[in-house]
Parts: sequence; C-alpha cells; structure tokens
Amino acid sequence: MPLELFLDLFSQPCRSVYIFAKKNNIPFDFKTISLMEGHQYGEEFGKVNMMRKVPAIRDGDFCLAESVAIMMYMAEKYKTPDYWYPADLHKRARVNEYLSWQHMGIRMHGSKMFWINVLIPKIMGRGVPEEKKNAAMEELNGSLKMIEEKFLQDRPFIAGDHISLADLVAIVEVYQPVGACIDVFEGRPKLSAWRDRVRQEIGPELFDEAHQGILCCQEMVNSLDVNKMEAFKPRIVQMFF
Ligand SMILES: N[C@@H](CCC(=O)N[C@@H](CS)C(=O)NCC(=O)O)C(=O)O
Repeated sequence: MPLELFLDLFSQPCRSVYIFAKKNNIPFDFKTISLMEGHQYGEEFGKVNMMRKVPAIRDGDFCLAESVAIMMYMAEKYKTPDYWYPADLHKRARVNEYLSWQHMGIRMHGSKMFWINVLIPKIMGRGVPEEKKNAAMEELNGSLKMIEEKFLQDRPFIAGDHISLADLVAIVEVYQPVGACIDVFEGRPKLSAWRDRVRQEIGPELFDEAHQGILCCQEMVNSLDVNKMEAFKPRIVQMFF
C-alpha cells in the first residue's frame, strides 16, 4: 500500500509535507482531512492521529504525526538529496536551530493574523478588538525580522547555499498571513529575494499549486457553513476576546 498523507492544504505544516513529498517524487495517496468540515474529529482519522491534527501519515501499519518528524522520516526512508537535511554537522545544526525555533517563534503569529483577518469575522460575526489585532501584527513583524536578521543574515538560504527543510518550513508559515491579505514582503527586500529563491528551487508550478488554496481562501470562507464551526468558538473567545 502506498504511503498515505492526511492533509488539508490550508494548513502550513501540511503544505510543507505535501511539497516535500511531491518535489522528491515520493509516491503517496492524498487523503483529504478538511479541518473546516471537522474531519479531524472523525473516528477513522482518530486511529491515525489521536491528537487530531494534520499533517499525519500512515505507512502500512505505522502512523506518524508532526510535520517535521514526517519530513525527516520521508527523507530517511526515500533517501532524498542531502541538502534537505544535511549530514554536515554545522549545516544540520542550522536546520535544527530553525526547526526548533519556528514552533513558538512564528507559527502562532502567522496563524493568528489569518484567523483574525479571515476566519473570525465569518465564524463570530464580529472582528477582534483593535488592540489585540495590533499586538498580533507586532508579534508577526518581530518573527519576520528574526527570519531576516538571525536566520538568513547574508545567506541565500537558512543553512547556506542550498534550500533545506528549514526554508520549506519557513516559507509555508510566511505565506499564511499572505492569504489574509497581509503583504509581508513589502519593505522587506531580503525576505522577498529569499522567497523568490525558495519558490524557484521548489519549482514555481508546485509552489503555486500548494499555495493556491490559501491565496484564494476568501472563496472557501464564503462557502463555510458556520454551524459546523461551533467547536472552534470557545477556543476563539479564549484566545482573541
Ligand atoms: N506541530 C504540528 C502542528 C499541527 C497542527 O497544529 N495542525 C493544525 C492545522 S495547521 C490542525 O490540524 N488543527 C486542527 C484542530 O486544531 O482542530 C505539526 O507541525 O505538524
């Protein structure tokens, strides 16, 4: 049985797993888990990932969650080119440094702006208070500054001359607020040039295909059945109001 990938491409870590598998010609079955439809709470998916988060994979009777662990598993199993997760001690340490930072360093900040601008007005019928929105935007700006000044510096990619898992994990996060009409590249030439290099390395066609949903998310939002979003409301209130 081919590798099964359980994904929703509106999710950043799902996009990195999807791009990694496609770019490396890893054969897989795409299993759609629509988060907005609540598929993550289904009985079948609970057997794949009891944490009820995507991405997740099933390889025979082996199940695995967490995007970074999944990509490392695929890198080892399918012996993908070294530059993705370099064997060189210092280059690998650079990749690990970014992968360790990003969970708390940017993930929440990009996601928050997406929820604030796109999902919350639809689900709650009102926007979040202006001061919370401004604070979230400031946090996101801080994260982007860190990517430019700490993780990229004057290197073409995070670990040096080649794209790696770090760049892939970074670009999908940086694109989440772009889906919420926030031009994170404006006034950031270093970030823009890095985005162009990463897109080119991945291949513009695959890059754009993976991001198409998030960049046209208004369509998805317009068609959302808010009655199916009740489960999100207590979490939204707790985090944003
Ligand atoms: N650290 C995890 C994050 C997984 C995660 O938070 N996934 C979100 C989508 S981006 C999810 O499945 N959320 C469903 C829910 O919370 O109901 C990874 O990198 O895979």
